[in-house]
Amino acid sequence: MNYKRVLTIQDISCVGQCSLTVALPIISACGIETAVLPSAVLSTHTAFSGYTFRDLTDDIPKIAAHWEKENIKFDAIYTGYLGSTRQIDLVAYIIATAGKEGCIKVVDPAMADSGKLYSGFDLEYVSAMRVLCAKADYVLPNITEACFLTGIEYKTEYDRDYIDLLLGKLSEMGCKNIILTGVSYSPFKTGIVVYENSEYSYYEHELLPIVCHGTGDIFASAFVGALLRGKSTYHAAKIAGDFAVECIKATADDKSHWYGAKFEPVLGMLISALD
Ligand code: PXL
Repeated sequence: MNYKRVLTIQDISCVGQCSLTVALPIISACGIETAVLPSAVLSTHTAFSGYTFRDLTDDIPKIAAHWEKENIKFDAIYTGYLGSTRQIDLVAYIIATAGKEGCIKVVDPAMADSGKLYSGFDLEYVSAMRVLCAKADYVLPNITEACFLTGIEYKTEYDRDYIDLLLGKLSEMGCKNIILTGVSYSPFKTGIVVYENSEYSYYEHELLPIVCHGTGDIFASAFVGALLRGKSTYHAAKIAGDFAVECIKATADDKSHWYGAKFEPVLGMLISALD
């Protein structure tokens, strides 16, 4: 029976609706068994002040050794927010060894947004992430992350030439298929660039007037789920983009929910889109 199993490696932010607390329910709702490797445990994500942070880097070699002994392998490995620069090498080892034949490797270099690195990350982390991205089948940066990875200046106003420059540089660095999120060419619209086998396509959708934390994780998780359900790269990006928009709409009128998007009421729509 072709029952797929994904491993996702990212942090547990106990409160905040991001990373594992988003990936686990969303990928499971897509009908895919979801195994987790927590990279760190935080009391909340880093947009709250005063969060606690326990780095789990030292646990990773022991967990990987146990899986190797038990011959536990995965159909796909999807990485997000990682706990330390040193951890990136260990994650690269897992990517290289824990996949079944044909394992799909997805790296979301979740480290920056709106022109800035998330609290706790530095340029050494960015360099290590650059190496990890080159080992993936799919990378899912937003424009800020693409700029940090390539060293190209971050811009909020740009045209197709700028996006082509980012895609070209990411490809030169060894990135294979690139899903670039938050690409806006016209007012009130944004979208997703899918750069697959050096072919450019673009899915445009509504730009909502609010910014929601964690929507990158929602998008990436739905993308991985849809891809594993056999959708093409473009179709998976479209399903994930539409889902993220609906999650933001479900959250827009609740200011107290600034820290994340309410994805739970929209899971049914995601499940229907996969049929
Ligand atoms: O959603 C990305 C993310 C994941 N994990 C942690 C974060 C963030 C974004 O701020 O702080 C801990």
